Amino acid sequence: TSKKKSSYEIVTLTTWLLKQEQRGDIDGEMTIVLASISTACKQIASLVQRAPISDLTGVQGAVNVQGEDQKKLDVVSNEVFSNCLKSSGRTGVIASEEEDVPVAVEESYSGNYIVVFDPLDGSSNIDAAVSTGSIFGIYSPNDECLADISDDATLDSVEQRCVVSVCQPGNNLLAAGYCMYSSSVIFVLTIGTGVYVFTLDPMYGEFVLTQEKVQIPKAGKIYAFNEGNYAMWDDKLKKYMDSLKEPGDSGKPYSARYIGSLVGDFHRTLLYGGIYGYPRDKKSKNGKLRLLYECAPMSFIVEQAGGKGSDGHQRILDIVPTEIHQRVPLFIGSVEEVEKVEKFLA
Ligand code: P6P
Repeated sequence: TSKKKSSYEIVTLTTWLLKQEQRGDIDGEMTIVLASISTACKQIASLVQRAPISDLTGVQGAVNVQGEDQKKLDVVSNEVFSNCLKSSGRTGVIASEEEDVPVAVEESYSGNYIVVFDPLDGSSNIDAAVSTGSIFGIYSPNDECLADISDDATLDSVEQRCVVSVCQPGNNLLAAGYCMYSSSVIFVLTIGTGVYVFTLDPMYGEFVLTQEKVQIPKAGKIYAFNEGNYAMWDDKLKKYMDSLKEPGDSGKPYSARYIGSLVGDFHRTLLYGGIYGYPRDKKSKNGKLRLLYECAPMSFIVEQAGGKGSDGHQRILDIVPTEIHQRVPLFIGSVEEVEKVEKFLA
């Protein structure tokens, strides 16, 4: 007798994770790490949406390792993310955009995944209630490189051990995702079997599956670059940017859309097609975005959706980080659009 499919079948993130565990696509420890990340995102969503009410807008009055003014919510979101990961008991090392160095987690007792994250990307948009997001990537512990380091217990060797275990190429990512805090709270996740989209139902505080196996359009006439930097770009890039403004055969030039929040610009690109770019320029030789917890996770997601993530010449996922907060130029989105800019930059 066939099981009657209920017409109102809701798949929550929790049940979806348990199904993937049952299928053997993730293990029980990863299931718990991802569940703890989704809990952190729900807490951050609530903080972001009530920021003006709870006096969480504005600056903290400190500067982070990037030399950027830390917003109050940057600090709070980092604490929320770190605490959720630590209390999961399944993370060995965590590396945050907001922390100078990676943190070895003592609380771990079963499983020691490595989690890299930007707890609140685009936080300069917070005070104007424009979309922001959290970005994360998960690696397995890099045992061979841990073995390379002598077993002396001095602090700097432990710290060095953490840095080496975290600095892995995006090709090693086991899972990556982001949570976008916008008109809806959207949790996007890949565990290497395609891209899945969940929408937070505020009625009962669960992420509900709303899109499966998302495929990014092969092309799209939307570009997201900060053209305020045009004068500092190299000539090849200027020629590319100028070419987007010619009507061409279709008679229509590209449209510019720039939110100033990677997660918002990326999510629109993933669903509508097009390209997001943060190139190098005369002022920032390696661009602005960080390889480990921004470019690599987003590139894993876009490739799982049939798109492309490049530094202008090579796959982002092939780049081996040499330090935690390393920056790289990023061109990410529809295959045809990324290949077009790569041709101009060749
Ligand atoms: P700019 C936010 O600070 C961020 O890291 C990304 O989210 C965003 O796309 C970019 O920087 C915006 O930078 O220089 O255009 O303001």
